[in-house]
Amino acid sequence: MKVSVYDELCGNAEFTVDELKALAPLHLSLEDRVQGIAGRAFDLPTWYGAWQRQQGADSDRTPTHMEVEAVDEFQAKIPWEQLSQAAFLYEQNGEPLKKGFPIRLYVPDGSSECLNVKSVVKIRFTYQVSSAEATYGFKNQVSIEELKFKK
Ligand SMILES: Nc1nc2c(c(=O)[nH]1)N[C@H]1C(S)=C(S)[C@@H](COP(=O)(O)O)O[C@H]1N2
Ligand SMILES: [Mo]
Repeated sequence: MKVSVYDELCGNAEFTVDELKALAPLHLSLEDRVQGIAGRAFDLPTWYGAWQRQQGADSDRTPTHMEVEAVDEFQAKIPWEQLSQAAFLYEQNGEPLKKGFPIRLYVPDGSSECLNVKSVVKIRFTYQVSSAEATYGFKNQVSIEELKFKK
């Protein structure tokens, strides 16, 4: 399964989990950042820096948000300030993830545990003027009222 990564200024790329891992400068035991969650993870901010260097991008540029989307269309949009300790879990007990494959985001400094998105397959780095707060939920959510209305 491929993970697609998009940067508003640098464009698109597709990665396998092995390719994501190979680019990551900092690997860690997730327990060091998230109590009670064992497994191997790579640090997000330094991964982003490595990808930008590979693209020949301006090194001191930082996004305002990261948006992730999962296999089940669950998605989250997270301000960069909440991502300093963020990591992608890729392995537990020496094996690919059973829950959250291919990779799972953890945001230890995030405003909600709901931001720990499982089965991430799309990652977007955006640069926005307004500093929107963290949001999460399913794509194309339709309320009961709208369903009644559409019928
Ligand atoms: N792909 C995906 N990730 C998800 C969700 C989801 O529905 N789909 N739920 C989120 C919410 S609302 C919470 S509270 C946590 C729950 O994590 P857990 O299953 O490890 O307890 O996962 C988050 N990650
Ligand atoms: Mo949640």
